[in-house]
Amino acid sequence: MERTFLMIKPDGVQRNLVGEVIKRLEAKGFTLVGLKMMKVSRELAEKHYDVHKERPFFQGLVEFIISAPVVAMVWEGDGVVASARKIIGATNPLTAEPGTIRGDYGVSIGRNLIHGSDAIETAQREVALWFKEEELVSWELAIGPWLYE
Ligand code: IDP
Ligand code: MG
Repeated sequence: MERTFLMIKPDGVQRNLVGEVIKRLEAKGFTLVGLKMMKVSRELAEKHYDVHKERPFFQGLVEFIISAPVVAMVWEGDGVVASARKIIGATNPLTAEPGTIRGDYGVSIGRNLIHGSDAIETAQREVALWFKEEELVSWELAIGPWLYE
């Protein structure tokens, strides 16, 4: 089953939006298989955002991610990588559609509340970077037949 890595960033945690984010993914029908609150180390933040290391916002982004706790999660389901990106919305909250997390709750690109893996290969890399295998829980939703044909 497909998995993706989502992280509620420090702004999402400080704004008490943890429950709101989890609610939206649960209601959609995805399955939570990994969850932890943590203060991120500089090393992990730099590895996670490695693709952006030449960008002007990289240092500020790393400082922000390590500034306060985040909630790291792994979600599972058919098509979850692309679907979670849609639920999250565009990178800039001002252009993100209403109905998306960023579109509903954000106003600034540097405070866009949540990270989501952008492709299946990225998701595999990020899940492995943030979670040990034994931290992930494989379980079956009892309502599975009511979600999947
Ligand atoms: P994504 O989070 O929608 O995948 P990316 O382009 O991968 O967006 O950028 C990673 C993160 O870097 C964004 O979520 C945002 O927090 C931050 N970021 C991206 N572009 C800018 C910018 O122009 N200024 C400040 N921060 C930015
Ligand atoms: Mg990205």
